[in-house]
Amino acid sequence: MALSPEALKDRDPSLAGTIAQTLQDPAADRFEEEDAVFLKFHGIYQQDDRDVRKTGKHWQFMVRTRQPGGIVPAPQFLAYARLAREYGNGTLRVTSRQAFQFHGVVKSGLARTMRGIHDALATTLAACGDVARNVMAPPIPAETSAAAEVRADAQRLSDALLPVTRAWHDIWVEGVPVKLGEEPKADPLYGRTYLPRKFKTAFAIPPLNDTDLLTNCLGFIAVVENGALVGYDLAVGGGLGRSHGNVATFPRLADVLGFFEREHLVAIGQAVLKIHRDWGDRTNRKHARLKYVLEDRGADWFRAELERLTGLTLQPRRAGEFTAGGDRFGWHRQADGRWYLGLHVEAGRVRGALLEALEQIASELGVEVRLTATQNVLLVDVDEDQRARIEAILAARQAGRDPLPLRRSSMACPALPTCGLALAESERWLPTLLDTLEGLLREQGLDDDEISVRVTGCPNGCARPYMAEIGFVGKSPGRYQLWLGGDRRGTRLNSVYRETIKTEEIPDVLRPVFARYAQERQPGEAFGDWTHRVGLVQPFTPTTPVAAAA
Ligand code: SRM
Ligand code: SF4
Repeated sequence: MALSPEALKDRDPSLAGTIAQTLQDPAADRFEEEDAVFLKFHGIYQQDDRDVRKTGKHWQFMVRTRQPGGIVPAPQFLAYARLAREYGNGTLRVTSRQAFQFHGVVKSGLARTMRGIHDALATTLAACGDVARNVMAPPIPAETSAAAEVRADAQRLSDALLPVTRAWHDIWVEGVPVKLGEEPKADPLYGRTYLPRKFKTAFAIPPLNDTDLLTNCLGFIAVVENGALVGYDLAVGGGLGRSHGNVATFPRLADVLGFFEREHLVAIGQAVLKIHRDWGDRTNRKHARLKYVLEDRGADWFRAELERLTGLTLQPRRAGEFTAGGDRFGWHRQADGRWYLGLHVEAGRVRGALLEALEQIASELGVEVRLTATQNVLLVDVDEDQRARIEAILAARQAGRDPLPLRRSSMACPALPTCGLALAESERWLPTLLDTLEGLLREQGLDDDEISVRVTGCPNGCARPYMAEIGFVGKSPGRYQLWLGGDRRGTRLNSVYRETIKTEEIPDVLRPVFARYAQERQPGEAFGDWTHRVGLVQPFTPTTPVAAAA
């Protein structure tokens, strides 16, 4: 029997396992189960194509990059596009955490994909695993210099939270097994057994919550005064993952604990990570996220522990409120006079005409790509005289068209056929679902309504369905749990409206809801806000058992 992740980390804190040896074995099309655990820390998931399971397991790999703040310089984008074609399934998947994923890489192409990512000056180290994941930050080139400072802070913190193991470099760049004698026995920050579970970090600049900050373990809400970034309000203990039928697991929004000055960013970030490291539940991976430390011990305990570890005192909250979330589409002028363009990407899947157009734009004009937390892309720092060329390139390929409001604020996780945990379709079902919902909204004259719709193939919550105004959470093929009532500011969890709904029942269930909304809504009232005002759903709290809410 394979060892538990805790035992494996303890046995081999280098995280190397026998990956290098298996890599050199041309007869092996996959890695042993234990190495598959270590591979996650290298940003790699061992998967099999679930569409063809009847004919056996066809092993393939998902590779996830680390892109703090979603920044992808043009040469890096071009390298990724080439790698996706040569070794992957020809697509690049923008993730809900501003990173890229390659899907469908087979073992013989894995080393070359990884080497290519390294040569593009990027890494996949700690993109997955029980460590601090990709650090999110607002991708929009905003009106003040504070936005650039926040992005620089995100990069600085991301570097400070990286594990130091040489295994990634030795295996994927040098192509050698780890020199065990030289490897430290324990990571200076993480210790020997890393974290009990994944750890997620985001930054946001109010009033825009474009990173869904409160769903993160660690959040930094920028405090900008007179155009200058002075510090952050600290948010801790957000997280969404849950399991069907297990009321001890639930989505939870972060607690905002108070303000600290910018110079203490790394000390605070590392201290929060250490609290997770030392107090997270290592006996039960379903209870191991930082959110349960907050839930079980409370925000006051957490604040005291943080202040003890850092010697700092958190001050009263200073950040402004969040009043909006999501992305901006189309052309917008930057503070420096240049432009950025927001492009919708359906379910984050960059492929075909859009991939080709972005490649041409990156190679001809050197324009930087930014990934958003809602699976879209921005082209930033565009000069006035480049705009027409970009429009021509997109038009020639019929790519980058602005879709209807409902479509552009939708999200879906990959689910089938790649995700081993999927219970139902998600990304592949999204277009059909949106057609249905658009039809229902049209019946009520609500075509122009921007209602956020998010779908996942299981309750883990990868496309953050529990924050959506309408969330579908997969239960089994063709059956979903229906959640209603999130807001567009990312400050309210939604609640279960139907415990199970078959796809063909959606019109009958949602038609009367949309009809009521069309009749009863107040001017400018968003769908999610309306569901709460009229009592269609009750507020979700972490202690409300999900099953009882339906
Ligand atoms: Fe996720 C596991 C995809 C964001 C909660 N997630 C997985 C795996 C790796 C399945 C697995 O463990 O075998 C999925 C790979 C599918 C595939 O084929 O690509 C997967 N998660 C994704 C992505 C690609 C979804 C997307 O639509 O973009 C996102 C990658 C982000 C990144 O770049 O790092 C992704 N996952 C999220 C989010 C949203 C977020 O972080 O903002 C969540 C909910 C927030 C949270 O963490 O609480 C999320 N993923 C999970 C969980 C449940 C964790 C929990 O606490 O219970 C799992 C399962 C697990 O860890 O055991 C999971
Ligand atoms: Fe897979 Fe579930 Fe995450 Fe979707 S939500 S990618 S089905 S783990």
